[in-house]
Amino acid sequence: MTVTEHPPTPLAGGPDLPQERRVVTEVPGPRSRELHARRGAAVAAGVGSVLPVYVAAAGGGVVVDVDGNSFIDLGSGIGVTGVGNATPHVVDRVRAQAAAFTHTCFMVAPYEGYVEVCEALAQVTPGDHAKKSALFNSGAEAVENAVKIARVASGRDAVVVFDHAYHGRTNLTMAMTAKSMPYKHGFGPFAGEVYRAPMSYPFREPAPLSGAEAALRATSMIDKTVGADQVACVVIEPVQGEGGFVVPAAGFLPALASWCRDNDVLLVADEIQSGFCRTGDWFACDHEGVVPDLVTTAKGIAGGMPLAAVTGRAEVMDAVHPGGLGGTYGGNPVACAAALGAIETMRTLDLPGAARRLGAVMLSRLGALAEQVPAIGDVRGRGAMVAIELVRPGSTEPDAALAAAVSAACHAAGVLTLTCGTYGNVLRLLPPLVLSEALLSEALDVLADALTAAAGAGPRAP
Ligand code: PLZ
Repeated sequence: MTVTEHPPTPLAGGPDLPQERRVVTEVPGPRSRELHARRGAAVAAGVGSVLPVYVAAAGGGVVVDVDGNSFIDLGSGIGVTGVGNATPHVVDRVRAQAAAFTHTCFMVAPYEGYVEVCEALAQVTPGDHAKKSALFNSGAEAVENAVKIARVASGRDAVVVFDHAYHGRTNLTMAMTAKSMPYKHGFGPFAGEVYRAPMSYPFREPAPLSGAEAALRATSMIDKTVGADQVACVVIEPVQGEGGFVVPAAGFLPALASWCRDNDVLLVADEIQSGFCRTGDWFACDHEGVVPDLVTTAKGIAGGMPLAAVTGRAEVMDAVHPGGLGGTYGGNPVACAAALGAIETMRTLDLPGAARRLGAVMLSRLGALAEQVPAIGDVRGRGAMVAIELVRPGSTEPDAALAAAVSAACHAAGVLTLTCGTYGNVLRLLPPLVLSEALLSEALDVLADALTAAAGAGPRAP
């Protein structure tokens, strides 16, 4: 084994990094390619990377690689660094906490940071009822625990999820996730008592369907094929993430919430990707005043440190016997410190407002682009969670190859984009909420050029 004696001093990241797009080598550059070859011998092939440039520093709205290329970040590490990468409130608190103590295990000897994060969660999540939280490490773990809590609280087994849903990669959450390749393929058998209902997906309805009608389609299916009195919880992403940034028709979530209330079914909002200011409000549920019984959060909660939570009605959360919830690292003190710094940043910088501003720019620019590029079937999103769905012109037939080509062209030009969608044909934009409008505008120019070059301009199909 060879050991590097003196690892290179990391570049200082954070908002002081020059906020610019800069491509100085081919992408990936020579140092990244070297690291990639090394990785090939040591890292399991099942772990992928969207853009294999190896990161040296990141901050504000840019990611800088080991070859000196600076990418405008439209991915935020999949919706995590909404507050910006290595942002000062987070870094200062992480540094101080790491110097004080890094771990005791909250189940062994507790600490204030955990309690403070749960207090903050009670304040910022939807609804003004009494709430309690439990902290975990990853989104999937939060979803698993929400189901455990819902089952104990209701005394029922069935879990209802939706078409195009993504809830994680553990056994139960794979069962809850819709898409087979790459998430589930070959990894079964999956957990039982998970039922899938039709989602409201306006672009893909054969005929226009209101939110209330789409909710009735889902709840009547649940009534007939599962039985409402068997259902512990309905778990839904209020704006779907991996499944394609699907925004349900207005009225869908409120109608679903009212069916849940009428049938004593717990409503679990998976706000792991849509939460923490991303959609222009603190949570995506807030847009329609929907108050879920339980909310799962992760990603944006802690500025990049691994932390997740289940927050819910106090009486539901407290249904679980003492010792029934936990884990060695859940609510790690350094991650809690990061969350407190991240939440402080969201408040002081008014990040819901920032998300609305970025979202308005994206929607108007992409809407105009859709008039010129017939392959753009749909432009949709909420706040700074925006996507374009690419299709064969004149149809709704998904064009995944085009999404991949446009994304690759953006990467080569210094813009970090991501794709998503059950059909892989959705380009999604999830910028850090601290991205400047100037950089966003530059990134959108790059995207527009890449799209027009790859898809061709022409009159929009009727
Ligand atoms: N619920 C709504 O978006 C994570 C997954 C990327 P973890 N989404 C990104 C990948 O390919 O693994 C996610 C989500 C929603 C749950 C999760 C799971 O969160 O922290 O990745 O476990």
